[in-house]
Order: sequence, then structure tokens, then C-alpha cells
Amino acid sequence: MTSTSSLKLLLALSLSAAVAQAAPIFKIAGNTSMATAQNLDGAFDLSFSSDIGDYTTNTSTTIAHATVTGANGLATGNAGASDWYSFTAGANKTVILDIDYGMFDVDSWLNVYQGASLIAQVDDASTSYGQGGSVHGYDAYYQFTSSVAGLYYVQVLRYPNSPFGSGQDYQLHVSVGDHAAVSAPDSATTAGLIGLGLVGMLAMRRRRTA
Ligand SMILES: [Ca+2]
Ligand SMILES: [Ca+2]
Repeated sequence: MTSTSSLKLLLALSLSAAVAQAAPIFKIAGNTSMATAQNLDGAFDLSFSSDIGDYTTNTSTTIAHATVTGANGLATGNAGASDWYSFTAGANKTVILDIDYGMFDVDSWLNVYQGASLIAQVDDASTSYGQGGSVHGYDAYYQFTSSVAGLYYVQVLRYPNSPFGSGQDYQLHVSVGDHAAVSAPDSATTAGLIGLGLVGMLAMRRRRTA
């Protein structure tokens, strides 16, 4: 028995499952210092994203990742300051920091810290790094191997190591080799099954009304 309402429900489930695959979290207000950094450890998963990868390969389903949207045009914005994030990594793990959709709003700049130690300052990168999401080489990208286990920080700013202006938005993907995928697992399979079910039901419906 197929009804319009059950079709709508399936469609809604299918769409929500699809959206849940790579839903970013949003920047909190006031993460303007190392001490008030927004911790991303609870947001890692292995859901597919066409915007996440290393220099050459999509790693979204093999290396756990978290995505945060930094919208400095919103109330949580840090115009006049910078955005701080923290995450945990084990020793000798691949860590990838990838800014997407910064340009043409913001020429992004990253300061990367292992504990309190500044280990890298990052400006520009090839748009081919980190898969999709960058239309300009001014979007920062940085890949490194963690030296020790512990807490790492990334401070997002604008070139050259300067505070944000108003309305400077970006997405930051953090991928960490050994990070637990603590969020919902990849829902692509579920979405696919629901989608197949939907196609089947629509086919049935078409036959009935033919
Ligand atoms: Ca990317
Ligand atoms: Ca840059």
C-alpha cells in the first residue's frame, strides 16, 4: 500500500539522511584565544565528503574528520579577532587542515600549535589539495604528521596573520589519522537503501496509475 504521505516521509528521511552525511558544526561565539578554543573532538566522523582529502586522494571515508563553519557574518563571528579550534591526535598520525570556501571572502591564514608550541604558519596552497571546496589558491591547506600525542590547536585568521574583517566566512576540515569517529557513521548506505525503496515505490505507483 503506497500513499502520498508515506512517499513524502520516505523522501524526507532520504533527504535528512543525505544532509546528515557531512553536516558541519558551527563555530561557537568567543573562541578567540587558545584558552577558549572550540574543541572539535566530538564532531569527527567518516561520512563521505567531496571536499575532504589529502594532496591527491579523497580521505573522507578512511580518515576521520570534523568540519566547522566559521561564519563571521553571524552573531558568533569574531570580526576583529581570530577563531581558535582544538583537537586531539595520537603520535605519528596524519593530520590535515583544509580551508574551503574562504575565497573570495577571506584570504585564510592558519597558525598551528602542538600544545602551546607554534609548529606551522600556513597561507596558500594548490586548489587541488584537499579535494573540492577551494576555488582559489589563497585557501589554506596544511598536512603534517603529529610529533606527539596530545592536544593540537589551529588558529584561523586572514592573511597576513591578521584578525578577521566582518563577514569573512570559511569552512575548516580537520582530519586526524587515528581519531575516533564519534558521530553517526556514514549514512550513505541508509540513504541509498531508502532511495532505492523510494524508486521502487514510485515505480509501483506509476504502474498503478498507468
Ligand atoms: Ca577541500
Ligand atoms: Ca591564504
